Amino acid sequence: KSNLPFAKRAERHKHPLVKRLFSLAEKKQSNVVLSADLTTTKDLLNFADKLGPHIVVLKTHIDILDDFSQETIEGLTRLSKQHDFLIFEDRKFVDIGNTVQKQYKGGVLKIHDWAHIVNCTVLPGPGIVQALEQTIQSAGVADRGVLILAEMTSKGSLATGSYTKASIEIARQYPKTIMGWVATKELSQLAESEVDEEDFVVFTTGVNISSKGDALGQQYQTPESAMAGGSDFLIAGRGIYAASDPVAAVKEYQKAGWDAYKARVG
Ligand code: UP6
Repeated sequence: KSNLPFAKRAERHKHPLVKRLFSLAEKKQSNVVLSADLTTTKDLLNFADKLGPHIVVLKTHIDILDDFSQETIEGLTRLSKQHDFLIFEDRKFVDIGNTVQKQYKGGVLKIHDWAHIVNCTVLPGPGIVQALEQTIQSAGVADRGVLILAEMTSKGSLATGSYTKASIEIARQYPKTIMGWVATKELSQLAESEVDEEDFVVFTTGVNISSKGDALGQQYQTPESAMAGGSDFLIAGRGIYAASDPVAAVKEYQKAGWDAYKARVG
């Protein structure tokens, strides 16, 4: 896990989007990613507007919206600029490269157009990252990046062991595109690195202050345990948007995450 302050990591990093992410975190004093799993454009944009000042990234599942339209994307893009947060479409791509390129760039959703960050699994092998990298490079937009889904928080997850290790190894093959991974903890140590300096960002889902899990196998940890395990950014959904006072809740997650970050970097 990195004990360097985000500002230092921003300075040293070669990936333009990672630089921006670290700088944003430092500026907003937040390492909270809101998992905005709302199902109408109105709710999604309302939460993005109210909670936007306290988060660094807004994570979407754009395919769960009942009323997806161009307005959804225009609204998200406007709020991302207004409140200065990045957009992460939690698409979890998992297919052959040729298909994934079409899913990323085209279709109704045109994810590459508006999402700064997307994620993928390495179940299909390294070709999936190669495909996403090709799409990003040929579009010539600098602020795009990919996270590898290296672990999952659901009970009985098979994203463990050699799958997780391969995630780290594949991440290292694509430093221009891969920002880091989604995992419950820091994982760099799982595989030997050939470079002296690397700095992959760890995003952690399944963060909740008041619950241990749900009825469908979700398993939570607290902001403190995630940060102690080497996480950099905390992804929280229902813990924030389903709270009786979501603004108070996001501030609580922001403080818990930032205090734990401060304690780590000293
Ligand atoms: N997510 C997980 N676990 C994973 C990967 N992704 O929970 O291993 C995603 C879910 C959801 C969010 O798809 O969008 O993170 C968690 O939401 P919650 O905080 O409301 O449980």
